[in-house]
Amino acid sequence: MKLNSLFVIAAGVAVAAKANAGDITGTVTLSGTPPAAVGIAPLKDDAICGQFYKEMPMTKFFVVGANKELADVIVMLKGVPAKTADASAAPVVIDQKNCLYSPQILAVQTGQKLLVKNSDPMPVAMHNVHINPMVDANKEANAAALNAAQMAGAADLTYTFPAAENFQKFQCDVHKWMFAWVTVVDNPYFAISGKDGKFAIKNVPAGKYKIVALHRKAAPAGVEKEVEVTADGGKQDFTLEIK
Ligand SMILES: [Cu+2]
Repeated sequence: MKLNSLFVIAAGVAVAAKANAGDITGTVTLSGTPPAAVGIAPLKDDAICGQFYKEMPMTKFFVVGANKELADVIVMLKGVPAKTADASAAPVVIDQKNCLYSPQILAVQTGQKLLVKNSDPMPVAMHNVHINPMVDANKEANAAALNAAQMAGAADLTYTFPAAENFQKFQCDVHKWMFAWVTVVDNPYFAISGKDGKFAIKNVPAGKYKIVALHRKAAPAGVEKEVEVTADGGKQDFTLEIK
């Protein structure tokens, strides 16, 4: 009987929480003409990794749609209480595939696991994941794996970061063209825009917030706006300018 009443109370709390929270949605577009993508010649020319590519692999600094929708923009709330991810939170995954990182732009919550996989077969054999935390706490938390070789078929590497920082560089010391950038957010309210430029920050408690859009090239310092969230959610679009 006791369990039953607890269940009823818990269900009631869940409903109440839902009624006072909503999703923040929006679209990010780019204003201006981005520089053309550049061929990654060292990858194409590499005796082993080059075999993955019939055509020249290109940089993906600006992933822009037909109507200037901009992908890879990290949108996050600012000034909200810091919150570390629960231990049970699903990990963020970055793969090493065809001698490139996929994806190349990621965001992870403080305390959330980031798994690095190596999907490349023999004879690529080895990647060497070299991370570059800019914050001491993030360096110390990953001291054993700042620079970690990962053979084909090896277990995933696991990282967690206790402190917020933007665009930490991941690189491979075997393949000099391999880079990814990891942004650590100290709250759960963030998302990354897709190829359609759209993002959705889920289940934000009702209220007024500062919201920031970051793009590694178009807005590395972030563009800040305000958004109001009600039970129906909130909406905020961004236009990032190339200067
Ligand atoms: Cu590599």
